Amino acid sequence: MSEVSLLARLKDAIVNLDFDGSKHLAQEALAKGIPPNEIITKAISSAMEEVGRKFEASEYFLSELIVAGEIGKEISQMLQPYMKDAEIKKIGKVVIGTVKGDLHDIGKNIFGMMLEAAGFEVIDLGNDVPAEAFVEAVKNHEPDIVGMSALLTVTMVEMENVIKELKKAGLREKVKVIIGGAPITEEYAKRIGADGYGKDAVVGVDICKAWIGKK
Ligand code: B12
Repeated sequence: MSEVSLLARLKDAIVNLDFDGSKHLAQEALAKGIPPNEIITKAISSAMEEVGRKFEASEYFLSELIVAGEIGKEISQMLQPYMKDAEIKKIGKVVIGTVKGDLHDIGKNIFGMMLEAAGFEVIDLGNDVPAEAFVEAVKNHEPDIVGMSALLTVTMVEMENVIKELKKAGLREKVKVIIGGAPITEEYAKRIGADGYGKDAVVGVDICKAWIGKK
């Protein structure tokens, strides 16, 4: 099977919530040497977009959203070992997390995996992370960059709150802040005083590399 049709079948399997089929096809893609980045962008991300459209059109409901999320997570985890290179010398440190009130972590996890693959040390605070936890992590780990993710319009406002809390703690000037997630825009990033916005994980990693002078 060609690379294109294998990834198209994987996308379909995810959209159709076929857990076993998705796992087999992802394994096949890895065995064929298709780079994990391509599996993410051409199959996982596009499948999730399709699932989101079905949810909006009331073709899918919350239960389907949950299953799609689980499949996306499972496959992302399968790809992780193929993205890490233990020998890479760390080029910088990034604290990442999904903001308070938001449980969507697939995109954040992908961003984290890609950062690690690019040689960054990543401290992942998980999802539903309150502003105080971001501040504590910056104090304790002294990262170069803080990366925040939000997938809900109601939680994206939390990002501004984190930036305010970093300012209050006198830490804002010590780190670069990058934000991302489906509802985020360049304009929003500027408005809340973030340093950057990554429309996807690949762009996000490129920005981080440029900030630490590695690109
Ligand atoms: C899977 C999913 C879920 C799963 C999440 C599982 C998980 N562990 O993450 C579950 C079932 C839990 C869920 C729950 C809900 N969801 Co939901 N969910 C989705 C869905 C289908 C896919 C999200 C996803 O994983 N996409 C794939 C990843 C790879 O994409 P991504 O996150 O955008 O990330 C990419 C980029 O944005 C970027 N990126 C992301 N973060 C960052 C950060 C940085 C720093 C950078 C640089 C880049 C970056 O890189 C990634 C890869 O390139 C979306 C639909 C959609 N189109 O997004 C809805 C969606 C986000 N959900 C939605 C809703 C409404 C909900 C619920 C409120 C539903 C409900 N009624 O309960 C709850 C809220 C729960 C909560 N408190 O968070 C809406 C949000 C609407 C809105 N405007 O706010 C969406 C858009 C669906 C829709 N069309 O209505 N959901």
